[in-house]
This record gives sequence, structure tokens and C-alpha cells, in this order.
Amino acid sequence: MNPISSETPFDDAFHRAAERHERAWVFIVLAMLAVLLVGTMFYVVFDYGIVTQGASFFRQPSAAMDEPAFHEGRVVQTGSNRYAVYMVGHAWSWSPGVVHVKAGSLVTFYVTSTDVLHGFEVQGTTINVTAMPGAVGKVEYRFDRAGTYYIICNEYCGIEHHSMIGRIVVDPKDNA
Ligand SMILES: [Cu+2]
Repeated sequence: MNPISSETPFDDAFHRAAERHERAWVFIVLAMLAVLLVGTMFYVVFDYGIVTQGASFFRQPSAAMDEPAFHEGRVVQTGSNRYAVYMVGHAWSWSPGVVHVKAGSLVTFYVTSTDVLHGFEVQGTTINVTAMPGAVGKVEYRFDRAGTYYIICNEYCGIEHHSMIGRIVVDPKDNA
């Protein structure tokens, strides 16, 4: 005898109610997961600060890429408290390898690459820009505290990726 066919009307109603209940909980759990996922994204973007606000990219015609500033790296002081840094990533180092700026300076980085993708990340700051061949990433940052900030490559770029370290040395103010 088939046990299902022997169910009483009460058993049947019970099973249908139980299934409704289960479906409701599956829906609640999925909704919670969606809220958690979206909430985490907002947290990473707005609170954790990993995404650099104000970073932008522009395509650079190859003629402009021939500018010495873009293939050898350069630090240009553009004002009493302002610098422009032309930062180039190549396997496996940064040019310039060491950047000196004064504390309290606003620094604009123009970041590019001569070969493959590299990740331009400055530890202890919110700077995190991809260095792309044929494009220039732009990001601004104010270095208020004196000290050494390490540049690391956070985009795997080959066998010596881990040694791709540069330094930004923020010197104390003259009158400090
Ligand atoms: Cu790398």
C-alpha cells in the first residue's frame, strides 16, 4: 500500500502548510543574503575607503606617451605645496623609485605602465589606481604626516611582482 495515498486530509493540509512555511524562509534567507551583499559593497566603497574617490582615467595617444615624463617618471613641483608626479610602472619597478614631497602637500599622480597591468597602491593612504599601458590614471592625495609611504604593486605582473616596491618620502615642513 502506498503510504502517500493513505494520508488523511489532515496530513495533506499539514504538508502544504509546511511547504509554504519553508518557501517563506527560503525567500527570507535569500533576501537577507542580497541585503548583506549590497551592504558590503556600499561599506567597501564608502566607509572602508579602498576605492579611491576622484580617481579617473584618460586615454593617452601614443605620441603623448612618448613624452619623457611618461616613460621615465618625474616629480614636478607645481606650487609651494603642490606636486605633479608622473609615475610609470614597468616589470618590475616604479619610476621614479623614490619621491620626495613636503608634508602638507597636495600631490597629483599621473599613473601609467609601459608593459603590462600594474597596481599602484600607496600603503597607509587611499591611493589605489591601476597602471595601464596606453592610459593614464589620475589621483590626488594630500600627505599631511611626514614619513615614508611604500608603493606596492597590487596587480600580479610576473615573477618579480613582489619586489615592485617604491617609496614616497614625506619630508617635515621647513618651519616645523
Ligand atoms: Cu605587480
